[in-house]
Amino acid sequence: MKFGIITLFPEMLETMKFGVVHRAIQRKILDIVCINPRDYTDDKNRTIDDAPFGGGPGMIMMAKPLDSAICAAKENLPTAKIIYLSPQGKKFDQALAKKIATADSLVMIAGRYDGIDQRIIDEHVDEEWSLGDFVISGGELAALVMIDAIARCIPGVVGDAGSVMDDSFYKGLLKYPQYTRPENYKGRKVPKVLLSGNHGDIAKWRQKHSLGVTWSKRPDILDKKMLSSEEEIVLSEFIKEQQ
Ligand code: 9WO
Repeated sequence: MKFGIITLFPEMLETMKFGVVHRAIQRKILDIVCINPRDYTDDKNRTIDDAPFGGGPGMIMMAKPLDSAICAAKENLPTAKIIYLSPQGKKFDQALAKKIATADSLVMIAGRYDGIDQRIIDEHVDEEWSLGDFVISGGELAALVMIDAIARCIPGVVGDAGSVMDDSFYKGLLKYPQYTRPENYKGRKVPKVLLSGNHGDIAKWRQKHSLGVTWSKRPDILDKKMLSSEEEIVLSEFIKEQQ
């Protein structure tokens, strides 16, 4: 999958050169290309922002350099959807990451200052995406987070396929508690079943605690999710054990 990122700070995307994402880039499963609107200015100061019409504080990214940068990205990635990253967008989540991971390319616009000229949104943007209800200084950090989450959903990016399937949210539930050595840490013992070697019992324990943790920490997730009758039984067992 190819990502085109429209950004005034392409160096910020260099931080993708770690871990599984870096390996995926080296193995050519993934490619991240930055397009800098500053390279599409034609005045000697290379101006990319201007004051808002109507007055008020702040500066707005001008239409012309952004338009040229987006057109250049579209020429390279003709089938890509164009996404603007902003707090006004649709909430990004695991389901959206999984869906978009099947695309062959995606263009993300990382805005700066107090935003971009509305006509760029009207002309080019297919969707607006948000990480949540907060403001950050620009879209780059949001792009990094989303690229990482999307990349992990592409087959071959995460080494062990089982480790993606077992991720938090793979089945729409939170992760069960995990333990490693030692078996006893400051008097806190690893649950016996995990040391039993009985894979059926271990799978059942993990399922029960996935459901249980989700029930106690994020009941909103369960409200929206249909549970199978088996999951209902396992969860009611967990709840009974809590009392
Ligand atoms: C600034 C601002 C100040 C007061 C009230 C609302 C405000 N919104 C913004 C704003 O959107 N500034 C932007 C900075 C312009 C475009 C890029 N910026 C941005 C993207 N900030 N936060 C994001 C973002 C992106 C995705 N998910 C969460 C936040």
